[in-house]
Amino acid sequence: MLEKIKHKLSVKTWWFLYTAFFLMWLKTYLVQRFAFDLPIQSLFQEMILLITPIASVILIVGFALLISRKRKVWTIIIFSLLSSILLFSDLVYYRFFNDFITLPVLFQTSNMGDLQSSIWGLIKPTDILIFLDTILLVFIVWWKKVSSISIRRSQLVSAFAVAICFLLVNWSLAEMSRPQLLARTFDRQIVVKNIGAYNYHLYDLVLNTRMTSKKVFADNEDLMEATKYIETQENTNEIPSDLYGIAEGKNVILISMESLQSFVINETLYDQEITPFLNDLIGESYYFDNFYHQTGQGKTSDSEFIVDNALYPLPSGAVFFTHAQNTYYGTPNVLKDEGYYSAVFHANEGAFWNRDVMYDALGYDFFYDKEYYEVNEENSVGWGLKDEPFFQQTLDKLEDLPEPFYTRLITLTNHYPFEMEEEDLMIPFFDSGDATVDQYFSTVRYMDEALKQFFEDIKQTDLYEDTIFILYGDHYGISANHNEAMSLFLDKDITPYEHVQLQRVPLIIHIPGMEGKTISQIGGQIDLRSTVFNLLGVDNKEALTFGSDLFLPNKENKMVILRDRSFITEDVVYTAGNCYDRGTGEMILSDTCELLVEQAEQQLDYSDEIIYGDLMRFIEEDADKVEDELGEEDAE
Ligand code: GP9
Ligand code: MN
Repeated sequence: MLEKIKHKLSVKTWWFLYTAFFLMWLKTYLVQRFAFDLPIQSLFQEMILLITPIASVILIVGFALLISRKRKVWTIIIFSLLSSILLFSDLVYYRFFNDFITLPVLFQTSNMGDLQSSIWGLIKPTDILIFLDTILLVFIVWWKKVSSISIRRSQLVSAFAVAICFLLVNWSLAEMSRPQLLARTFDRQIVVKNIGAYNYHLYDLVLNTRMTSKKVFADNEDLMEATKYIETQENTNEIPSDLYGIAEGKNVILISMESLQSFVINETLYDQEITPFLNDLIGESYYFDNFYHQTGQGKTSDSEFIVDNALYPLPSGAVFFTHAQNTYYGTPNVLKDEGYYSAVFHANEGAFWNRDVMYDALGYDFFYDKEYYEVNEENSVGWGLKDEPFFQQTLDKLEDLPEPFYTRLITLTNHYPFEMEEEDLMIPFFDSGDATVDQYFSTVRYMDEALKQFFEDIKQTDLYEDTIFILYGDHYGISANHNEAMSLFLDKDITPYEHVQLQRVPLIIHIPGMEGKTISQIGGQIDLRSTVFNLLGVDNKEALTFGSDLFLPNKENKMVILRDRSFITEDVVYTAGNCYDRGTGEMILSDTCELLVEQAEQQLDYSDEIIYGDLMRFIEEDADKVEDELGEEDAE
């Protein structure tokens, strides 16, 4: 097709167009490859990065030709300048935040404040090279006396078709490299690495337009409707449990245990306990053995969202990414009024899962990300800093925090693909032949040991007695793709019913000085917020939340709803259109579940609407209005 275009255009014109295309492509590739610090790990990724700018540059040149009638040459030059400005801005922002700019952040001036003050320190003299293509094009126009371009519509259409082909190729390669890349959006660096900077901005624009339109049509009435629905739900008018206020004024340490599922608790592999420390800790804690994760595509970030907001994550995408600009009454925000300081500790990139932005929205005072840890080759494995040094380094920081504090420590070593170094191996690999399952037990065993160390160390400090510890599994570690190996380990078939049961994750609430017990009633991550508030004796009536205190007896209609729309009640398990007896796992008549299915869907839909419509912003507006009215009355 390009041949055809080439043929029918004058030599000077096509030479100019090809040069413009080539220079813009080269500039973009070089900036993406060498100016940013994108983690390129293979030849395949090198190749993807090489082709990412092709489609967008054809589109940029094509668009310049399309919109301009007489001054096509200069429009192309202006577009090349604009693309340089975009790359340059991305680069400056990246050097400061180690992240890529998003549309909402662009308008969030508070985020830019720090950047403005240090902007000159972020610019390097070599950055001028980003503008070299524009300078060269101006020179070519002058030298070759290129004055006009005449191009037919059909030729432009052909060029756009070529661009779309490249876009599709790029997209398929990106999907091969990172399945569900755009659906899940876990890390903007990974998105840029796979689709390029320009496409990333386009994608960000589409994502935000979609979200904004949903938000625009929401109003106060939606808030009232959601409030009314929540009032009919189980977590209102609760009588406080015996433990209400038992931990008043105490520090809270939540430990998010990466990929930990309940099936390893109190279980052995080759006669060795897989989680010896947790098994002991359970003996002196409240342990919930029918507690489910409720995460979706946002994995760890979804679990954080649920725990801090008592709302469900979204059916697709990570809410940490898609709705970080919403108004939230996150736990840290609520506890601030009670004099709490809040922080998250996690030795990964701050921008991963958009945490750097979302934690602000949730009201965290500080995020100790990778930058605050000493991470080197010796103390890292797989995804980064090993859990043992992570806990050691975190404890030093915890000791310096203002008290009382509300904190979350996020572990990392037990992350897929469960890599482990020989020296840390404390339990042999399983031998199913499925590497994921076989290695899982060894990283779980390592995490267990790291937790043991942490508890031993913190007991040596003054913090221990003044703190409650809440340990929970963030989501499954072994997906349904490994059912065969799992059925070997568990010695039973993994039916859809068993699959739901495998979504149980451990929840251990350790309150120093209290004996604890095992509680077997059903619960989910969405119940954690009410549970924490009740332990601390804090009431929060403002926010729209779901879930109920796990220390209270469940109401009869209690349901634990998973994000894939499966649910669990005390009597039944419902998944993939089928209803099962919870006790026996036998399939039963779907009539039994029919009404419940509707109820579960309704609850998820209300939660989604709260997020899509950003409904809690209206609570704020209402409160402001009341305050204004009171102010006016006072003035009178
Ligand atoms: C990344 C870590 C793991 O920072 O939390 O994320 P995951 O892939 O489990 O969601
Ligand atoms: Mn995780």
